[in-house]
Amino acid sequence: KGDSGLSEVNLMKKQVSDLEGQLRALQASFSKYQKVAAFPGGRIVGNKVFVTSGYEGTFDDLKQKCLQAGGQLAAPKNAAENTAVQQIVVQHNKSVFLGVTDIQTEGKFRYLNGDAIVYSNWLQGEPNNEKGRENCVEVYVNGKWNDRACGEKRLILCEF
Ligand code: 293
Ligand code: CA
Repeated sequence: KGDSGLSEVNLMKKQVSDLEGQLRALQASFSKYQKVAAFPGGRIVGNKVFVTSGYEGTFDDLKQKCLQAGGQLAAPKNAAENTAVQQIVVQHNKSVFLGVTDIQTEGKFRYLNGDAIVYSNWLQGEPNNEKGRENCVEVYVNGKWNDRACGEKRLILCEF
């Protein structure tokens, strides 16, 4: 071990700085492909991308199709994400089903992983479980949520 050439410390400094450059390039590339994935009509909020294919189906249909694509049904967790979902509903003039249900326990809405919801935007008077049959959640063009029968057909909206 001598001090010929780069010292071990200086070698590591160069390796770190090379990695920083590679990370910056990867971040730029990732950001570009997020935009590609969201075009046309998708929405990017932070690290989340909301995308619809235009398909309409029941909750089970939509859930399966999002999972098949490597995503999951959209589940907005704050007002900014809900606004992004609303914009897509407005664009298509069709309500979407969220990845939120009270199938497990009536009146207790959960994400598909079983966690209790941390955000909601219920229309006044909802959820009302009309006729005792409403365990899924749709989003109206005004961005408000309504519980609705899971067998109804709605626009697909996945998040990635
Ligand atoms: C009832 C009363 C309506 C309401 C509707 C929805 C159905 O018919 O005002 O819009 O239920 O909650 O999901
Ligand atoms: Ca309802």
